[in-house]
Amino acid sequence: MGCCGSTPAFDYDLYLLSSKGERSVVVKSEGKEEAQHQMSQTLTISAIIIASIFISLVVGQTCPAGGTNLVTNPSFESPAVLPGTAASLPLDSIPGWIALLIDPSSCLTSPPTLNLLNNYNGLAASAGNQFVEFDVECTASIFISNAQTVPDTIYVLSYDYSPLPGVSADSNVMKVYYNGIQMNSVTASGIGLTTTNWTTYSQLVTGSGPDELVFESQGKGYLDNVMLCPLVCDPSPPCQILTQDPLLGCVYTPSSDGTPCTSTCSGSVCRAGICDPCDNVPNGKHTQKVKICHKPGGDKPILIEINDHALPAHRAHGDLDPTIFYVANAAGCGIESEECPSCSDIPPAGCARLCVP
Ligand SMILES: [Ca+2]
Repeated sequence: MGCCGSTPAFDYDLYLLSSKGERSVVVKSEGKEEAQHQMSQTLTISAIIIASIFISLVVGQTCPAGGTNLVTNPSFESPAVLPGTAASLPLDSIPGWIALLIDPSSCLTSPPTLNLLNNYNGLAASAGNQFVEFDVECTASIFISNAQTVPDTIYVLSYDYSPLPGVSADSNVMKVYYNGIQMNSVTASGIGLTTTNWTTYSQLVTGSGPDELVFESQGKGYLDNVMLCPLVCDPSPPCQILTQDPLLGCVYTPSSDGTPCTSTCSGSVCRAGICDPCDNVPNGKHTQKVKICHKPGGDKPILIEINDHALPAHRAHGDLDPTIFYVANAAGCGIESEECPSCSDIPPAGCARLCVP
């Protein structure tokens, strides 16, 4: 066992033999038989399956919005099961996942197994070809994945769940835990279904690295396509509020006049589309210079340069931003934005007068 240097990987041969409802599972490693189990199954497998399996534990699948999915073997495509079949495997068969029973004592007479399906009996996967089945008694009802997240980074956790066809909603329930905290409890009815009916669930979690992700069945169901993807957003631009949404990603929406720009930009407000400089400048010092039309008492404003932190005070006593006086027009007035015309100025011929009394 083990073959590839620092890359954790192993290979083995898996045989599933069916005979009148009974299956034999023989697991071989490096050509030497390790275990043989006889078990009764309700599932029908009519084919002899001989699968030579190479398993890689490499993490690195790309997330839909970029970044790397931190879940190993997120779509349960390893180990490979022959198309159109279902396999009952030992609990440690799926790389990257720990499979457990809710009640091991219910399984004293038979080795516990997990069910891995590949488009079995017309049941389609939500991603790729394979998915796992939750069950009760001697088949796995808990699947655990550990992911190396970056502390304090926001991640989108998503997963696909389908009810078992023909089973009512109260027996199709799955709970989701992240670092021991219940994040969700999903359920769906399989009554009337003849195949899988997948629903994708998405929610935000905060990394603390390493993190434990647990899917625990309270009955039956199928799980596939588990993703834990970073959601890294650019800082919110002025006058916009950043919302991190599990479905939409980084969402920037304009803030209303007079409301705080962002939670990280305390004290700033947006007025007429212009954001007062934020207080979160480096070292707490305001170094940015801005221009404003200062009205010392007469009708003619004067363009002056001030520190950004003084802008709210200047506006409060009637000074005006240069840009609100002017717009260029089709006549090509060549209006400069950084001027301060008063209403008594005569605009050039063909140009609209723009001023604030
Ligand atoms: Ca899959």
